[in-house]
Amino acid sequence: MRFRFEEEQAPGLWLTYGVRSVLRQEKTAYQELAVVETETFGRTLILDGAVQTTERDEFFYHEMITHVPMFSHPRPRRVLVVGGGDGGVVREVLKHPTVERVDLVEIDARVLEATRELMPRLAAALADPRVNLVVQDGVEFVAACEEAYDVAVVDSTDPVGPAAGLYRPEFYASLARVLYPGGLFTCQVESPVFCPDVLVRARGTVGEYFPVARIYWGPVPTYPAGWWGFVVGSHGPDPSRPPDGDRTEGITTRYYTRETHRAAFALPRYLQEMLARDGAAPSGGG
Ligand code: AG3
Repeated sequence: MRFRFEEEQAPGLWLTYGVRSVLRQEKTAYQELAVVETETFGRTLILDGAVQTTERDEFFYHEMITHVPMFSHPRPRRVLVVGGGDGGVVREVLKHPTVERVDLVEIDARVLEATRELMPRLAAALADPRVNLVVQDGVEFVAACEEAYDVAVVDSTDPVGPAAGLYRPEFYASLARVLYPGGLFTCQVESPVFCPDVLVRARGTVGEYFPVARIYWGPVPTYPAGWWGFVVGSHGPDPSRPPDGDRTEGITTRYYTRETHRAAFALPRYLQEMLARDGAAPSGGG
């Protein structure tokens, strides 16, 4: 017998996974959580029916959402991660030798527990002594935060359900406030194929609070259309400029290179046109 899980990636379009076993399925206080063993992508974390991360392809997403802002900052020491309870972003952040402290703010303690238990290779980084775990709504945490950070990575679910507040202007405004001068933040902004409007809107809003707001992309095989958008806001550094070669030495990655960093900012014509129509953000371009 073979079992299947399907995600409706866009209205009327499903991606179906062969499933060997269901390791966990529960309703948490915030969402429906499942961890399943898939035939093709290994263990897979699913929240409210949307695949969040799989053992096999997690590195595409975690490396691109993390290393673009981390390498754009000259010396990232203090880092904030909002969401990301599976630990993938924290693992990438800790590869940077300058990092002294990472605050990870996850709304749902059950995500931390499930990945610690069932996807331990991903969650291992959360046990590092430089990591401070906070179980709280990221919106509340950032609004009340009196700390400051060099880099913030918002690794959330899609802009519905518990993550909706992480896409509102007030949240970007508080993020801009908690970053040091010269600080940067990134956030996932969905599929440039199925919802380019999310990405265009995010670039516009981020541009209201940061002098530099840019869109970039990376492939993520298990996300809708296999191709994903990110927005980066910067108080100074140009996020599209890859680091010097000596910065990347000794940092082991599987997708990220100086070339994939540069290429991620090359946008297709239809996106350039949509962004231009939306009105040039202060940074212009994409
Ligand atoms: N956060 C972004 C998941 C978006 C997936 N969307 C979807 N499958 N429709 C991932 C968290 C990984 N740390």
